[in-house]
Order: sequence, then C-alpha cells, then structure tokens
Amino acid sequence: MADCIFCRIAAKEIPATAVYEDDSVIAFKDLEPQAPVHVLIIPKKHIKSLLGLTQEDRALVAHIHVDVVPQLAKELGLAEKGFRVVVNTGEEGGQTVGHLHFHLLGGRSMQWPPG
Ligand code: DGP
Repeated sequence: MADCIFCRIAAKEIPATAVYEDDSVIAFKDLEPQAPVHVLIIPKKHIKSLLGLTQEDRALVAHIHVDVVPQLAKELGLAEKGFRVVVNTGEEGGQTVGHLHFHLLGGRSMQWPPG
C-alpha cells in the first residue's frame, strides 16, 4: 500500500535499521524505543491488524513466532532473561500504525499490567 509507512519500510522507500529479513518478513528497530531492545517484526505484505489475518496467513504467523522471534531473541541477547512480544490491535489496543506488527521488547524488567 503506497500510503502505508511499514509497507514503505518493507519496500526500502523509507530507511529503517533492519535486524532481520527474509522473503516474507522484515524486522527493524522501533523509532521510539520503549525498552533497551525494541524491534518491530512485520509481514512484508500489507495486513491491517491481527483482525486482518486469514487462513492463508497461518504459515506466516507461525513463521514469525516459531522462527523469527526465537532467532532474534537469541541474537539480541534476550533469550536468557526473557522478553515480551506485544501486538497492539485497534484504537483501544493502542495501535497507531495500520500494518500488523509484533513488538519485541527486552533488556529490562517488564511491568504488569501494561498501561
Ligand atoms: P503501535 O503503536 O503498536 O502501532 O506501534 C507503532 C510503532 O511504530 C511505534 O512504537 C513507533 C513505531 N514507528 C512509527 N513510525 C515508524 C517509522 O517510520 N520507523 C520506525 N522504525 N518505527 C516507526
């Protein structure tokens, strides 16, 4: 989508600091980090939110959680102490960018409940 900022990052039209990339996924550092490690993992294809997923996306979502998150957690030094994966969804969920993204946060103790 031409007016989607994360589609434009995936297309390399807007710079971002990528930490992982394959055919279907890119992960890059969040512009406004909320933890010492804060990266966004996104599907390259435009999906509005968790609510925009279809049966076709099962393998993609599994790939992100089974492959990409553990790999990045290890590479970014989060595997030993732990980390948090967050998917803000919709207005009250705090989603500000309308392209599905998985926040991977770590490097500090997380609070519960989140704000
Ligand atoms: P959310 O509020 O869950 O929709 O998260 C959106 C995140 O995206 C927020 O933490 C800031 C980040 N962000 C917004 N625009 C950009 C950008 O242009 N580049 C990068 N790297 N991150 C961005």
